[in-house]
Amino acid sequence: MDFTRLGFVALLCVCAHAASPPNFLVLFADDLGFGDLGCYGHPSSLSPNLDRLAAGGLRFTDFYCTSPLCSPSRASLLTGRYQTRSGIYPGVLYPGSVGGLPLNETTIAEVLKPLGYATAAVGKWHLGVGPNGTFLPTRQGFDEYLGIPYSHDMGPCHNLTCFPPDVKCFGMCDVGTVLVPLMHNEDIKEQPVNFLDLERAYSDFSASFIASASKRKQPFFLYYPSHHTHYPQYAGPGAAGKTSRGPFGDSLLEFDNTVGKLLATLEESGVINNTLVFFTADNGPSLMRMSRGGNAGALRCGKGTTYEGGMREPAIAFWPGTITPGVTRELASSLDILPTIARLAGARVPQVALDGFDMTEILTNQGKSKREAIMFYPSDPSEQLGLFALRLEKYKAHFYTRGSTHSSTTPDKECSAFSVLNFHDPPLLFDLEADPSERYPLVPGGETDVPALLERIKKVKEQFEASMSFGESEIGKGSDPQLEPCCSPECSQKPHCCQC
Ligand code: CSN
Ligand code: MG
Repeated sequence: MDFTRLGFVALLCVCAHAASPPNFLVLFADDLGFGDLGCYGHPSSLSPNLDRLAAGGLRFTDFYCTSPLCSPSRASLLTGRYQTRSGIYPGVLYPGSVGGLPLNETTIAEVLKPLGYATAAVGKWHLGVGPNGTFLPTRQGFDEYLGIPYSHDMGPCHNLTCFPPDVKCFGMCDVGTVLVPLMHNEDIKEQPVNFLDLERAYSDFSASFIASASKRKQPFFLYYPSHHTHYPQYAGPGAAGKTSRGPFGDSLLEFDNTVGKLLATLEESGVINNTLVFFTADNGPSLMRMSRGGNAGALRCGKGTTYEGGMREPAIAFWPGTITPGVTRELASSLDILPTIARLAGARVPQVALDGFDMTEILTNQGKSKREAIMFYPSDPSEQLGLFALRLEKYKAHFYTRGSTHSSTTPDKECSAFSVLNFHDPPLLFDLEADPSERYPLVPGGETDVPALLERIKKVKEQFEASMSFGESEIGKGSDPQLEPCCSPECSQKPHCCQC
């Protein structure tokens, strides 16, 4: 037991948060790359509120999600455990998926509920719907939910893209699936959802959740996984056509406007100094969408790959008076959010194999990370192949590489779907500090003692893999069109009569 740390936290609780436990606002963007925000160097993005969070908070340079795809990455964020344990693999969940995040997994919301927190989720859930809403947020510790429970391209395209106004449809999306629903708790509120008004609905709902919990003096946890900036990008009147970056820029600006509105609500509600705001994104940019996709900045490839562009993400922690503004180069992961929130709230962590580390020291003290490694699983993890890559300190070893459709159309052939599974023995090694773009593999005989490094990496990999037990695949349970959310209970000719 480390009594110095305990003492520190006790002090923190007394001084910084007075009597009330802190609130948590977790903002999660979709398919947003390392290079997409103004504060991460994008020249034409407009993200003034996220930039304000970065200027007044702690900006991470080496923060990772756990999967180059959406559902698995979300499972890890909410449980502090790799998707391989919870079974959210391979790929992603679909509207009619039979499975979902198992109910015996403990989410951040369930960690906080016993302490009396008000909890809400707003936006893209993507951890399952299931028979009779078995896997919706309301079954996973959230008091309230407003949102689309999966990706908004998982529906026929005709109702999706409304900007510019003369373009009714962009791309194909999923013809043959039900129209995209907007759910409130476990009920369908609208089908199809109105994308032009969606962000307003989300930000109003979120602001009123924050304001009313604060008024009751009840601590709260708001999880805001936005549909922005996933394809096909949309934006309502507050952002459409307002950036020079086109539909992606407008989508990002619309999300950023909500960030601004929520910060203002925290201020007006008098809780801004007692709230940790944490922002990050689920996976790298969908480069296949070309100028409508995101941007990984200096990093290689994007969504669907285990190169840096697929899994290193922007991340910002903001908490005026508690977090000193700055930049941290410490290693951290979306897995670390649950243990950190639990620690700050004084909650019990779930008594299961957790993969996250408490980041409190990094946040409040600009201290060292407890994490020495980042594990990279592909979009379809298997026990047979195991990790595709492992980062130890500043070094990354690739055991397997493979391109992805999601990263096709880039000039770098390694990113594209034509680049099939490639086994590297010895592993492909990069120094991510000297070479963040993973261009120049380290070779024996240079400054780095390659054999000794590979030996260390091998040990960390073996130890990790020995501790990993794969849960039954939830996505492998398949899907059933009858399970797709439908607003009309009598509808037997799905998807056509699911419109209300
Ligand atoms: S994701 O994007 O949900 O953000 O990962 O919208 O991998 O087949 C990924 N996929 C639809 C998607 C399909 C998505 C896939
Ligand atoms: Mg995504």
